[in-house]
Amino acid sequence: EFLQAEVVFFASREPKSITLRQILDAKTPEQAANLAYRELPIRYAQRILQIEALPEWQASRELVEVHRLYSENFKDIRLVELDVKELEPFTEVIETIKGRMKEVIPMLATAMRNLQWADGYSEAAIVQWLDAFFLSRIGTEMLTSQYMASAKPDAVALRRRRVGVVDFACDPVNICEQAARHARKLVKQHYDESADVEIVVESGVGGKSSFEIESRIRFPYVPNYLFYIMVELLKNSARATVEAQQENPGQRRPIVITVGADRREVAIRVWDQAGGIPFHAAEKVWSYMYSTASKAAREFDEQGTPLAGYGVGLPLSRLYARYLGGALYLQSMPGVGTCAYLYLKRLESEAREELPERSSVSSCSLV
Ligand code: W6P
Repeated sequence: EFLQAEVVFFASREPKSITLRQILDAKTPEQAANLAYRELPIRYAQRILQIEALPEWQASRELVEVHRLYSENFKDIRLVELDVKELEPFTEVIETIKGRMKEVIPMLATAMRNLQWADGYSEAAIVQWLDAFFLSRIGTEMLTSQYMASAKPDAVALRRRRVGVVDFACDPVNICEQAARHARKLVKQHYDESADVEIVVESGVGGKSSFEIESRIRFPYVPNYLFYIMVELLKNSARATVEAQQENPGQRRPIVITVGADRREVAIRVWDQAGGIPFHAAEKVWSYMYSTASKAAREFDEQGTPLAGYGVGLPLSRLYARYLGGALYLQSMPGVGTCAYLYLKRLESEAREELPERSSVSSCSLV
């Protein structure tokens, strides 16, 4: 019918990767609306086809539901008239879309977990499929958030330094300190009040150019992403550290966060001394189906205590890093500890959206 033909047509077009500079420049509701109106139908259409490319997707309740949500998004945005003099109808559509998208990530994670157990799909293929889908989800969320922020500036958005969800003078050391406080609170909640981890935040300012001896590192970025990534890394390091401390008390095991930067990059290293990740488990860290936590911690977590950090936390963190051109790596030192390296682009002209590979729309072999 009409809708399916439109979906196929829009899915065949190229989404445009936007830079942080373009996101910051789209300050007026008219500009943000134009960006969203051009990009969203293409991106939703490609996700619809990405689901349809899965054999037997209709047998999964969650996949059918996500397919329906994306189809409604597509239809709503195609049917609304974009009139820059009267944006209220467009605003309503974007608001509806934002409400619809809330459960997409847990639903897809569940769907793929079931698929894997049921049909023996390869884990690497599933990680790829979900990475593509969620990366796109981060981008469309950015577009709708920036539009809403420009259309309905609230108290937070009006605060200085902010354009929508972007802080153009984001202070990474400050965010690391906030994340460290939050992680220590989670440890006390999850274990008990006596459990504690030491977390040190240091920033490297030892360079020779004027850029590198500045007193505080600042760069345009989405503070929410950075906080999410740091809390996720620290949850993992902290849990492993507490467990190592319980096994072998008396040994000091501080977690050290180091923030460094030059003109073009910001880098953050999180170093724990909790014994490392066994080599055979290294790839599982990036899977959406496994936990690095013990079974007991996991069961505890399923009741709503947010320490175990298993499931989508680490793979999503890597996607947030990649979304604007960055990267996240983990290196284990067996028997000693684990080092996480986060790299972020510092220049708004170089911080460019990474988009899912085109093949994600058509490839259907998951084995
Ligand atoms: C560990 C296991 C882990 C996962 C992710 C990040 C840090 C760490 N440390 O021992």
